[in-house]
Amino acid sequence: MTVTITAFESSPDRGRGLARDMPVRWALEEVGQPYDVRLLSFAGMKAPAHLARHPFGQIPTYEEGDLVLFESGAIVLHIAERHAGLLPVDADARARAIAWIFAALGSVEPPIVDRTIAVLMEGDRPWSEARLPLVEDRIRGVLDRLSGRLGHADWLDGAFSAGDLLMVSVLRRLGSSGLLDDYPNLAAYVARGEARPAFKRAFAAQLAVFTASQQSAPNI
Ligand SMILES: N[C@@H](CCC(=O)N[C@@H](CS)C(=O)NCC(=O)O)C(=O)O
Repeated sequence: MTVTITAFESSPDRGRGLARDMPVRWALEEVGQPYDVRLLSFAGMKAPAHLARHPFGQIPTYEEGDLVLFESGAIVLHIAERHAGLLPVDADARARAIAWIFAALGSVEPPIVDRTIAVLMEGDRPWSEARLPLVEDRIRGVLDRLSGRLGHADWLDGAFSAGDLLMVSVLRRLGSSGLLDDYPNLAAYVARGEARPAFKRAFAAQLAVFTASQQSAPNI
C-alpha cells in the first residue's frame, strides 16, 4: 500500500535534516518501505485539509490507505510494528525498545527543544542570557545519565532499534551547540546512526527538497 508523508516545502533548517519528517523517512528506509512525500508551505500546514490530518497543523503526518497518523514517535512506532527490523521479536526486549522511544521524546527531547527556543526565539529577551545556562544544565543532566547508560555499547539495548533511531534523531538537534563534546560515547553513537545506509538515504531525500526549493527560488 502506498505510504505518503508530509514535510516542509522549504526547510527552515536549510537541509540539515532536523525537521521531524527525518526520523519518519529514516524508519521507512530502514524497513525498505517506499513512500511519497507531500510538501507543505507554512500556510498549507494550517489549511483545513492538513488540519484534518494533523490537529496542530504540523509535519510530519503519515497516510497509508484509510490510516492517517500524526506525531513522529507514533509514526515511527507504527512503522516498526508493521515491518521487521526496528523492534526486537522478544516481548521484553520489544517493550524496552519502546521505552527508549518514549525516553527519547519524553525525557531527552524537551530540554533540547527548550534550548532551541531559548536561542532562536528568546535570545533578545533581557532574561535570556541568565536563563540559557539553566537550560543547558538541564540538558547536561540528561546527557550525563544517558551517556552512563550507553557506556561502550553500540546501541541502547542490544541491536539497533526504533528507540535508537529516535534517540539519535533527538541528539542530532544539539548540532553545533558543543554540548555533545563532553560525551564522546554519545557523539560516537550519533555518528553511528548517521553512518547507517538508511539514514543516508533519508538525509539525501530531505536535502534534495531543500536544494530544489533553492533552485526554484527567485534570484533577488
Ligand atoms: N511532537 C511532534 C512535533 C511536530 C513539530 O514540531 N513539527 C514541526 C516541524 S519539526 C512543525 O511542523 N513546525 C511548524 C509549526 O508548528 O507550525 C512530532 O514529533 O511530530
